[in-house]
Amino acid sequence: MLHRQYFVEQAKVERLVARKNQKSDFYNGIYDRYEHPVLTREFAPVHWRYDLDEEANPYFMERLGINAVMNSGAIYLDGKYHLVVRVEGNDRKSFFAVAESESGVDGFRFWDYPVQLPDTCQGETNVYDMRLTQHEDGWIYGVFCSESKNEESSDLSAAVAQAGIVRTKDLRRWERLDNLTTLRSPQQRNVVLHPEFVDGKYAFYTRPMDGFIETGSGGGIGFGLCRDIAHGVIDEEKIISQRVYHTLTEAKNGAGAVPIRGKRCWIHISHGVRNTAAGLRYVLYAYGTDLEKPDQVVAEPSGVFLVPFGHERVGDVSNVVFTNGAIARDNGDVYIYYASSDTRMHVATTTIDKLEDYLFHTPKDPLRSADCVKQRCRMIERNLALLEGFC
Ligand code: M1P
Repeated sequence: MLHRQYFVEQAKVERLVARKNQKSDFYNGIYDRYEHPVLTREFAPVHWRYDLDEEANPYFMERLGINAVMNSGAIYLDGKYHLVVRVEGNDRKSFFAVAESESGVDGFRFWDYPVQLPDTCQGETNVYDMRLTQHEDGWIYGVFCSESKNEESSDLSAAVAQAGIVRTKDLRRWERLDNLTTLRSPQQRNVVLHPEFVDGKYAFYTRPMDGFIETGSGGGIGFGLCRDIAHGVIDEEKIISQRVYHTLTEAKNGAGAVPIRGKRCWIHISHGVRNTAAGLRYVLYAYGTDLEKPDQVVAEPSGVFLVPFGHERVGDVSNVVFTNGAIARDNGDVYIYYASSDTRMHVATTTIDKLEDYLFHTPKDPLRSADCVKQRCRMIERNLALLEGFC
């Protein structure tokens, strides 16, 4: 016999999965936002959280709760939108789980079991934020943060972040490869594999860091090549998207979704972090790199691309939006999956044409108030002349 509360809880999950998601009335011409998140912790299957055996669990208590679902890799596979979600248990440990949907904006349902990665990395305590790359070599790679305790430090919370690598063909069977070694950077997080070979090698976007939280001397988002992905070693990391004083990347930045091949450039949607009296604020920004030489920036629009709005601003780590997955369909439609406040997942939809228009026609940041106001006044002047012609 199943406890009657099981059916109540299961019905709640089914209602969420069946809920239609409409575009919200938000407008900026760049992308559409949606009324509801695409995934929250309430979407987690009841059988992940409760022991359904009435004898073992007479009060039908939640035994292994889920705290958050966030930071998901994304891929379109076998006619469906798949997210490899970072699921955080009540025990603070994250794991990966696949959720799939027919529409990409609603109806996401978790598979029965979470992903069970090969446990080959001694000391690894936590795994999170997988980027999924459909590589031209035929494999789907997952690059994620592999976190271990820093045994060399007397500080209990000191940790070491490395880039773990797995590969699969179907999101079900996963092969673990060596963690990526970056010879000149002691720590790495937010590492992304480029989908194509560059100069015959595997190309990674990196984020050199001196410590676990602070990037320190790491100047921004790096780019490096390696020959053998099974035993990946990167010697040189060239900084391609720099942290800049008094911009949204001042404190740090990091590669986000796997770059999308556009008509004019590779489209990158990354995160930038600045410090405020209320703590760190994470926003998304975008830039474009050359189609032949993806380490060369060709479009760098000013300012934020997407920021936390309304209820998105509040959660476990408030004032954060973060992306590590986007899907570009063959017809040019783009689905950008982003998490808000390390708590839940959302989608924003747009097209490659709109993203490239945004990248190439949004003016660059002049970096000083005086020049920014001049830049704005030039547009106002043109607009007022245009409006005058209408009256
Ligand atoms: O809490 C916000 C984000 O913090 C980290 O990002 P970064 O390495 O750029 O500071 C990540 O741990 C990410 O998971 C998290 O969402």
